[in-house]
Amino acid sequence: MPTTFLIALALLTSPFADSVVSYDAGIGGADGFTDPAAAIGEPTRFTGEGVWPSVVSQFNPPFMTNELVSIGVGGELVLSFDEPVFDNPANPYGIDLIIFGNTGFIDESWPKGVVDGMFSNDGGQLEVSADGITWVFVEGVETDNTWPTCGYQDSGTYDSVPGIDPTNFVLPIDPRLTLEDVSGVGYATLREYYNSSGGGVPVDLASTGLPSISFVRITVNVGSKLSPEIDGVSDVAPQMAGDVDMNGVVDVNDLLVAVANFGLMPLGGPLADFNGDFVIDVSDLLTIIGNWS
Ligand SMILES: [Ca+2]
Ligand SMILES: [Ca+2]
Ligand SMILES: [Ca+2]
Ligand SMILES: [Ca+2]
Repeated sequence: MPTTFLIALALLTSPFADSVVSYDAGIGGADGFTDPAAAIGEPTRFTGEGVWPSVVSQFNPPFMTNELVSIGVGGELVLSFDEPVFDNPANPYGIDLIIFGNTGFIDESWPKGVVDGMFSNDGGQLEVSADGITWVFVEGVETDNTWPTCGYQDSGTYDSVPGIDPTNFVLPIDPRLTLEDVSGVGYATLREYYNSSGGGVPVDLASTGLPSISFVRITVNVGSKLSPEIDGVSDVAPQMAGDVDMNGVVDVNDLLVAVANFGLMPLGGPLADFNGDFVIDVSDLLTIIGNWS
């Protein structure tokens, strides 16, 4: 396909789940959060309009009934994408799908934003499917968990007006990052770990054996005591080979960043590892040089 056509297609298509296939609220979910369409489209950047307007940050999750859908015990939510989501090694960290919930960090130093554990991390299990008929369980994923959503790169923790610089909802958090890494950490450092990502639960489809999926099913075990809330699901955008700073051009800036970070890739990037070994070395430099714009 000609490049111009592909670019036009990319502009027209949404990277977020497009349709609700089915929804069963289950038992004991959050009151009023029963509109499954709340999980369609872009996750929430700004919440609380008319109540307590505030940016969505790691310390201030979305909380409106039109933003989230709750899944109670025994319930399930099935969403579909218009275009398939690929298990693509060219995606940052090999992550393919991101699930956004309403998890937040407890602020031990309100309103400065210092991480002291989590709240609203309510679990939920994930299955995926290529055809909506045959489902594959995704091991090790809790759908409403780390990492809390952040809507803007230039906002404070609880700003009452939207930021100017939105985060990237199709860039996952570094899957090596743990809750322990951010415990006691302040907002500025947290931002560095997030890079420009908007957070969410990172999912690698590799373990499913499916080359691509078009359907996502989130379920809550009958034995569960928690009800997850879902804000949205996104399809991760692939990284262009050699483009460390992801500005669409491979040039000397990408090379300099890679050289300056030679060795084990720092948590959160820069994204200068192009063969998925989390080490920035000569092979990655060659990828940069070999893809020079
Ligand atoms: Ca993958
Ligand atoms: Ca939403
Ligand atoms: Ca670049
Ligand atoms: Ca590498």
